[in-house]
Amino acid sequence: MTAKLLKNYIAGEFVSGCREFRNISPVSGKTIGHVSEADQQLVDQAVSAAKKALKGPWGNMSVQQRAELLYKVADGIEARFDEFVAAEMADTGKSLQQASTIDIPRGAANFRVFADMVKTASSECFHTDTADGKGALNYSLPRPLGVVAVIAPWNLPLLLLTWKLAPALAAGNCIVAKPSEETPSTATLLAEVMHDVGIPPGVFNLVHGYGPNSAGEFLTGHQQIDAITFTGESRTGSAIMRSAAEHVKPLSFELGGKNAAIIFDDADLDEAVAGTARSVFTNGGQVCLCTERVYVHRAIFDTFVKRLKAEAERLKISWPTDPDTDMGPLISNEHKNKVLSYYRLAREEGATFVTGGDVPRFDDERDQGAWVEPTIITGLPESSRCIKEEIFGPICHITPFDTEEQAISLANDSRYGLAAAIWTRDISRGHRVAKEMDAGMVWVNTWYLRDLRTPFGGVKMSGIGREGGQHSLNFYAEPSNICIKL
Ligand code: NAD
Ligand code: 6OD
Repeated sequence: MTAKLLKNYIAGEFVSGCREFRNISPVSGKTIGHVSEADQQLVDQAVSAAKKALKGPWGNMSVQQRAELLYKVADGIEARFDEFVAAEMADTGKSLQQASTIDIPRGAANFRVFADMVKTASSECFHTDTADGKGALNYSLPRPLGVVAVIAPWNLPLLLLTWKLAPALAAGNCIVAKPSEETPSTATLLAEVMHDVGIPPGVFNLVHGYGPNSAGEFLTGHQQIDAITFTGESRTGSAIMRSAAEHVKPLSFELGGKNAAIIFDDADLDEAVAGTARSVFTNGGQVCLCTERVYVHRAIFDTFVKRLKAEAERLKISWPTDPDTDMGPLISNEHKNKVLSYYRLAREEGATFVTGGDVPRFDDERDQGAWVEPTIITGLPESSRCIKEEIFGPICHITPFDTEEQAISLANDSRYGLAAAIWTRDISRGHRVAKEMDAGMVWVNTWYLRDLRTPFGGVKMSGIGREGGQHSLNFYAEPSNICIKL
């Protein structure tokens, strides 16, 4: 079977770039396809196409017309739902269950939500007193930023790409997007959908490639782009900030996390254990919101650890296509080696392995893939690198605490501040502790419960700005104030 070559999409056409790179299955380490990498020249063409579309068809459309096209994109994703699910599973190794209930449905939902929002968006209006008594009317007019560079990661490829594309397009911008080199497939399918539903040429452009000295850097350092929206590692965020500095571009950054969960002794233990297991092991721990640090009240510490261990050992680690699979492989063998290096470090530092710590054995092609065991550790000092650094794998460390103040202080002792989870039956305590969390998002008695209108983002090294609902639209459209003397 000849694997398909995934191409770049520029000015409404699928085009080849300078060279090809391999798309590798994390399940087996085998090559499943090839991807055409965009060089500087193709990135230039993509940016020019976007600039042109901005002045032409997209800029001239009414909000209503743009929204109608975005609904069609959502319909188009759903019409090819199974293809999207299969492509996302093949690139990432994530389970059928997750791809079909989270990633792909959200890919479509993102377009609907922002199409709805932009149609009903209002703007500020002030009546201003003047010396002559006649007054003036001030109103703000949202204007698109222009050409937005969208750089997406590999962990929720379609979900996170469309989470940026949908509001950016709804607000009237044109796009050059670069998906992760690990996950080129659903972005390419999305380009086909955009093409088929009649998004005008140049409005959405897709370039494939890596970050440094490749399509990513060519794009973020491009003089002609007007803004950058990026989701990925904090370190990459710093590099992008440097390349954007020369031309002073607006930046929206969703970065890494080292998220804490606090389990109080009055928590509903069934819910807290199940919720924490979900927050540690979903997508193999490769969700920026995943919990890697768990703080448990000493009175229930032993029971909680025992029960979380049972949850971890109950997970079915198997083929992504098996409907009963809970966890597939990690994204790549490179990432597996990184995660295993933390398992090793934990061992060297004297951690107790409650469960896991190794790679599963299958005696088939999966032994060449990126599989690791769900892992729970205890006993490390809070200064350990395993507790300080984002691992981005199916692992958590559990530490006991004695008082509410101590739990808050431990949870906040991080360079990151993306999300936190609090488990307690005392709702006053829930409010009180949530308010103290140095995190952009706090869940009480749940985890990753989403309302797409709410602010999403992190503090400290976890990001700059907020996405979600009006917050996204505020980034992608800057208001001009118009003052009319009456
Ligand atoms: P990454 O930073 O390695 O890569 C993300 C994207 O940036 C990729 O498309 C990559 O090619 C590109 N890139 C890399 N270097 C670049 C450069 N110098 N210039 C321009 N582009 C460059 O991240 P990843 O490994 O794909 O994703 C995992 C990370 O993303 C984790 O740290 C995770 O916490 C974070 N993440 C954060 C959120 C959030 O909402 N806060 C969501 C998902 C993932
Ligand atoms: O659900 C979302 O909207 C979102 N931005 C999730 C991010 C997950 C990080 O990996």
